[in-house]
Amino acid sequence: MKCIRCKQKAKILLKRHNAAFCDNCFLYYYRNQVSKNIKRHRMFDKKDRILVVISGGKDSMALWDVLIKEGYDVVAMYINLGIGEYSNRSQEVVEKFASVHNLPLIVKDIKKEYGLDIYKLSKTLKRSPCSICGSIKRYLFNKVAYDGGFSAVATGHNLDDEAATLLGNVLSWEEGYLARQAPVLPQTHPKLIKKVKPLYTLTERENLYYVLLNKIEFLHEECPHSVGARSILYKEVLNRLEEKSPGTKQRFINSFLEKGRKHFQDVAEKLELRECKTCGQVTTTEECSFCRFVRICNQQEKQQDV
Ligand code: Q46
Ligand code: ZN
Repeated sequence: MKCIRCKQKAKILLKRHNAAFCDNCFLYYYRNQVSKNIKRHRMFDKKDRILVVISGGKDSMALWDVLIKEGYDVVAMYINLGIGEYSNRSQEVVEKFASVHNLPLIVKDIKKEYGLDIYKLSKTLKRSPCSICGSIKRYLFNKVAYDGGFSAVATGHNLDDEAATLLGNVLSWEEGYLARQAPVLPQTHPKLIKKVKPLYTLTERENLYYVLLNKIEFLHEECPHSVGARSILYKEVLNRLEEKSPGTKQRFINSFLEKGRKHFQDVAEKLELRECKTCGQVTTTEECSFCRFVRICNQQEKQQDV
């Protein structure tokens, strides 16, 4: 198997592109994909300040590294979500990378800073830890970006994530989510910062190969709450399809973006946005869920003190 670019011995085969690369040419391909995605969807340019959300996993670590190497002005943000040892270990990985490479990093700790506890909230509100966690993360991504004057928030969502999310949303025709599934969510309110996914055409395997080639440390374990998640089942199903018919995931995403998504736009436009009475961030209700969570945790704390 020969590299399609330099004809040296290839190290990785990408069936969906009908291409094989040696290590150097793979890195060229990878960086080229990222920079094409950023330009094609006008995600940001070299004048913008970007907030990159880092979990410590391979995808976000790859994103952080590649954006720096491509010369973008990035600041990383890590959120400690209080998920036991998993959170502590991931924070260590992220802090080490920032300190070794002398990179700016914002660390938010939801327990220390806001008194939030996703387990208590999950019990009180009878919602899964993931749904609480997801609301908290979305809120902080936007708030930190808005307060810090950033132009965009970048996340490490990859092709496998995007295809699995799309499959889940299509299976139950989640119109609102379908309207918002895109590599770029533009600014629809002065206080809502643009969200971008520069790795949406790259697979988990390619991100893993990128971090291994660059000797980037990352947290190998997944969040304990991802075990048994439906998204993992969707990924398995899509992997089987991809095995039989390479390119399925990419076609699924691309054809949705080209032909499907536009049919859901009126759902997105119908959402009435307002500002939270407590914090002023954008929400669809009187008070945003983050402020409600803080209130609930503070009340529980006070009751325990009495
Ligand atoms: S939502 Fe759920 Fe993730 Fe939060 S609790 Fe873990 S698995 S980290 S992407
Ligand atoms: Zn609020």
